[in-house]
Amino acid sequence: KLGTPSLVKSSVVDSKTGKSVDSEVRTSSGTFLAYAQDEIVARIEDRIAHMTMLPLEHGESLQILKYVNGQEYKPHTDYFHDKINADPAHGGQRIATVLMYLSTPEEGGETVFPHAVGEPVTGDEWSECAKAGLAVKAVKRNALFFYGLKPDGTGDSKSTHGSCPTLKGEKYSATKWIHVGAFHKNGGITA
Ligand code: PD2
Ligand code: ZN
Repeated sequence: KLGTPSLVKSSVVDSKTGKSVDSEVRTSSGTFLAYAQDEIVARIEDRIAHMTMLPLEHGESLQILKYVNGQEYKPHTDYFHDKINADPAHGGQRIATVLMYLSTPEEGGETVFPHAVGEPVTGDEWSECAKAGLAVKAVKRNALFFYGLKPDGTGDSKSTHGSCPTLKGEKYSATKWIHVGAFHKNGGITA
């Protein structure tokens, strides 16, 4: 409800310029909330910091995403491939991601990790896209936490992940991208 009035077509970070650009890679709509926008958001942000053991101020503000009618986010990494966004003045690289599912789509919408180590999921209950690797179903009230960097601070390509097309129903999710250092201090950007 907080995100719906300001949803706009999602963008991605251009790896050459570091700027936000429109892309076929990401067809969802989304919006950033403000930090601690209300008491519930503040409590969620606090719980994320406790659960991940990563400081509150290392997180970007929460991003609300909506996927319908086959919309998806093709496999990507959450860590940056450009120098501008990985700037230490804005917290450096993204170290980890917490993804919260706010609704349960009827079909599709899984989060898939095509390069992760382990057996791909199988069976009729998964969409074709999810069968490309390890996958997690979008189920309201569940959350997913994963690291994008290796312990030496370099990007872990095995963290590559995507949102499979939402084939039936609506998927709403909330993303908390977390950086190595303080993000919103030092004039951190929020979009
Ligand atoms: O909404 C998702 O499932 C999803 C999948 C992959 C979100 C993100 N990435 C993201 O916000 O980075
Ligand atoms: Zn992602």
